[in-house]
Amino acid sequence: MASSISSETSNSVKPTSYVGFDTITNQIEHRLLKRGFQFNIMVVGHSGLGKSTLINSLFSSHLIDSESAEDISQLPISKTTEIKISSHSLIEDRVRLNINLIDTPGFGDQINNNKVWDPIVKYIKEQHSQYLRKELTAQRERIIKDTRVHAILYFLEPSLSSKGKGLTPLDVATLKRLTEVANVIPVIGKADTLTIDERESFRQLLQDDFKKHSLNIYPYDSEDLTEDELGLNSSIRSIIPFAVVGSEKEIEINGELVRGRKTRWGAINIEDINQCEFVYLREFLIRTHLQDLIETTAFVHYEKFRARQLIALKENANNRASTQMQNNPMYQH
Ligand SMILES: Nc1nc2c(ncn2[C@@H]2O[C@H](COP(=O)(O)OP(=O)(O)O)[C@@H](O)[C@H]2O)c(=O)[nH]1
Ligand SMILES: [Mg+2]
Repeated sequence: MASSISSETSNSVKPTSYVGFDTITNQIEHRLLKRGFQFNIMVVGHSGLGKSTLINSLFSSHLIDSESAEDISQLPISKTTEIKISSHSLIEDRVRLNINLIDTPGFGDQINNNKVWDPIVKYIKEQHSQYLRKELTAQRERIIKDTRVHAILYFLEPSLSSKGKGLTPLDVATLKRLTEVANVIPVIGKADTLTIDERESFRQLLQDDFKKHSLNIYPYDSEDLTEDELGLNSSIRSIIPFAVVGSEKEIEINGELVRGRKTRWGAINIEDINQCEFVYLREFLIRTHLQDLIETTAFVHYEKFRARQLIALKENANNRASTQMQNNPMYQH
């Protein structure tokens, strides 16, 4: 650290009068605010684990507050049979956040449960490929519309720890494929069906399985993170998979209207951090890791795709050139 400061001071020049480039941060902020941010989030997992419900709960209370959004919580949730995208815009202070919620069909809904990840991986790669095509056109757009998937919430079945089961072979195979192409955040769906103790032992079991199968679960540590950021990541990692509960309805608890589920045994307020980790998940996605999810998608996942495609293009071109040379009588002895 000390060496970098001393080298800076030895090479830097202090202007004798005010130049004004210290306003660059305001200029950047102004531009970013004008443009807004795009965040694309996808849910994946077995059918019936509450994926559609959760993705609609994630921002619904905020969407209702925003002017133009329709109250999606009032729409009935039907079984998802194809990849479905809904777009929303949230405005907070002066910041606009455009969100695409990407809902996918549950495993088990298809006739063939083999390679359930195929349509999902294909969708993710298609978005990368579209982005690359736009980047490579001669008249590049200044701002390319970003449809790349920035986060995948992978739903795990809330199975009782007494069964002693963690990840199923299907989970492992799917997680392997998905973590290669996107930021994957596992969650335990319908966590209200487990007691707090059961959630903890199930989580432990799952965390051990992530390690055992060397699954590259988001968030990733990298050299350019500060001590604080590394600390935050490790505390996040200790509660992954988040045990979440979703609800498409508002219920009344103690005279207050809250987003929750009511059963014969009682009511659960999904926004209460003592009852489930829904709020932690939302804070993690939006408050602490939004920019990192977007950047990691661009600089890690998309970059890997881009490099591969460009190398393949070059090899194709070289092969074509060499066959042309072989066929050209000028080059034949
Ligand atoms: N107990 C409980 N039920 C839920 C939860 N989330 C959704 N459900 C219910 O489970 C059923 C399937 O939910 P859905 O969101 O369609 O699951 P998907 O197939 O994964 O999209 C519906 O009847 C929901 O009301 C939850 O967190 N806890
Ligand atoms: Mg669904």
